[in-house]
Amino acid sequence: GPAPEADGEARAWLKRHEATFAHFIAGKFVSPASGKHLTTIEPATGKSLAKIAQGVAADVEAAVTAARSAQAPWAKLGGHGRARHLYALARMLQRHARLFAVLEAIDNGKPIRETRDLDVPLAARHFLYHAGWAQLQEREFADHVPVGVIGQIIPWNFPLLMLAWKIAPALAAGNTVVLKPAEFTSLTALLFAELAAEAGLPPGVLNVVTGDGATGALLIENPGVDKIAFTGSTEVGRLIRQSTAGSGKSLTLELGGKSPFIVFDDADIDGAVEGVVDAIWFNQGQVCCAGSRLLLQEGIAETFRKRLIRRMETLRVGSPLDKAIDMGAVVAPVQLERIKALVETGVKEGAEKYQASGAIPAEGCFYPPTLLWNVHPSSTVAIEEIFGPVLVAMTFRTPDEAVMLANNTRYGLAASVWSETIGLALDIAPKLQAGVVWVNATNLFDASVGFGGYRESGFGREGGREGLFEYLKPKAWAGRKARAKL
Ligand code: TXE
Repeated sequence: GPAPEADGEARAWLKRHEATFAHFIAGKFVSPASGKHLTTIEPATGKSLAKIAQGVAADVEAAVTAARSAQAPWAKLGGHGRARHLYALARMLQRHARLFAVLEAIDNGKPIRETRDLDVPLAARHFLYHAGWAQLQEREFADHVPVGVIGQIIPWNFPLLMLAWKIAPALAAGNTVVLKPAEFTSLTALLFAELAAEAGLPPGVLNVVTGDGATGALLIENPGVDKIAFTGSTEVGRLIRQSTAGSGKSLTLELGGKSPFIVFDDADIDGAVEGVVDAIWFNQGQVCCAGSRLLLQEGIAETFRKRLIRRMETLRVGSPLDKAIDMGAVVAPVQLERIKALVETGVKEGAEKYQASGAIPAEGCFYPPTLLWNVHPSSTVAIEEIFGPVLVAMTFRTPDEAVMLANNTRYGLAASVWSETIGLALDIAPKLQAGVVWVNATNLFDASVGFGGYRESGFGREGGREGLFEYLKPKAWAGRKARAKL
């Protein structure tokens, strides 16, 4: 196979910082007030990788203060002024694409092929798209004002891409940001902040405070924050909703999912099998909109099972820096244990388990592609988000039954429908309670299309016009003519 991607530049960056990181506040690295650090591991080896600062109240306060004093000048720059900076951030990502791709693969465990071809280019695309919006300020949102200082908390499954989804619209609209990356994967956010400052982003416009959930909670409670944007677990989303109630802070939440992947008897089976591979084994299944519930019409269920298992056998699990692998490591031992426990529960509850027989590395957080067959719709694995490379499958007879099964969830992020009868697909799609429905496709994203959930998958959208307006407040102006002194 091809040689592994060279990781020299990323390792050199880590070494330059002695693998110990401070917060990034007001344009520079600032040592944590507590002096305390958390150790992060490299998922593919299980060995320690870096130390990140554990943010305490004083760090959060310093970052919010920096964001506050930067906000008025940033808004005053105007749409064209801010667009210049957003274009510069996109170019910065493109120029350092390799470094970002390798560092993300090392820190998160995801395949270099994905970071190189998806995470980094899509992040750059997000800045380009929002630079366009900033330039339209006078035309399109002159009757709106920025929300102010935004606290953003992001998860570990797409560390750099979620950073882009969060900060690009916020900055385009004239806000400033305090970002709290996930404790497992803070490195690309720190690299981004460092290089953004070098690219001329004014100090205080983007601040990064690292730490665990306790640091996130401090950001949420800080009275200087005007809005919270969160992506993560439904449980923490619920806590945030409670703790911001009555505070005057606005809130958007992008939470979990258990998205249905529905295949009808007349579907292109090989196409749908490839779709499943993308839906559940992309990013080791750690995707909020992963097609994690396979609903098969009875007539093709057996054929589909056989072809899917044959395809699973060809998936290669290995080092994230190996360009030939299909799946890397899951993010952390705690997530690996969670996945294992849920699969055991699934088997106890009566599912048949299939796992690819290919070797997986002995060290590190690896888990094989897994199919749980004959899963009962009310069993734990059919209901709970597994957030790993585990697909659960069940069958249905009629289109109505497919819709009922698909909607039998507290979530509503995405859905995928496979049929060669366009009339059937178009009849089903509107009945599915999900923020996005893909037809004969899965995992299609674009910066210009708002992404977000229904029901317990959260509210608010990221991307598109609707995503931009999450970061703006309408402002009506009215008055009488001033009496001029003649
Ligand atoms: O998520 P958390 P975890 C789901 C997925 C996964 C499970 C657990 O099912 O298996 O959640 O993952 C910060 N106040 N998703 O525990 O805790 C935290 O530091 C403020 C789905 O890692 O929600 C991190 O930055 N912030 C999901 C971020 O929240 C808090 C992506 C997400 O971590 C906090 C991630 C608190 N009280 C997990 N507690 C998706 N929808 O994409 C934690 N955080």
